[in-house]
Amino acid sequence: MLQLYSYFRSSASYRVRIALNLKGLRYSYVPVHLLKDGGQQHASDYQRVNPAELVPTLIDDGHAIGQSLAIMEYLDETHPEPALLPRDAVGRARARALAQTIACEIHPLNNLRVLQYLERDLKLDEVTKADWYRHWITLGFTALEKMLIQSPDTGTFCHGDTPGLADCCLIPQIANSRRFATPLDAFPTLRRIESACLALDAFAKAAPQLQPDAV
Ligand SMILES: N[C@@H](CCC(=O)N[C@@H](CS)C(=O)NCC(=O)O)C(=O)O
Repeated sequence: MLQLYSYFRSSASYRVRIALNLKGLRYSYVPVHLLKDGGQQHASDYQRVNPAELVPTLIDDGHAIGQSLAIMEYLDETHPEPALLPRDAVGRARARALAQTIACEIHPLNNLRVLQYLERDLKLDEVTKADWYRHWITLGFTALEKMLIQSPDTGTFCHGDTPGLADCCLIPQIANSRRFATPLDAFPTLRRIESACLALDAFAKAAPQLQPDAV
């Protein structure tokens, strides 16, 4: 059976949980607590699984795959139905661009180790750190809202009327933004797509608070 190394609050893990659910794939959940014991992602056992010391990692047939976007594309190749990416090349490029606007332009700037560096090394206080967090989300979401609203390819979901790769990235990022009380009034399209996604079991069941390691 597939194994997923995950942390309930990790938005990159949340993306993969949604993708697995959309495809109806069963998996066993291996918790990696990012704060306990100095961060279990840094333990030598886990470093052997994922040298980047990040979650998620998917194990399939003894192969360890890191990076949530790579994992989701791997799942799409190995279990093509239902597809996470559109059939046409232009559509695939658009879906990847939307997903990467979140996964490459927002998320890395707000990752735990970045926040820890801001706090521990640069001595930023909580308020300034939260400002940093909201700043990068707002900038990224502003771009994303425009990309979505300007395109006739936006449907019920980020691309058309079936959920896909970009939606798998969007919902966890919105969840993070809500945790840090980021104002979302300026992003009606993102909020509309969020409602459509959360009405689906695949998204609802992947929520952080429903995971076995949720505290
Ligand atoms: N680009 C990676 C990002 C993975 C990542 O940053 N994971 C976070 C949790 S969302 C993590 O493990 N952070 C641990 C740390 O910062 O020490 C992916 O998409 O999988």
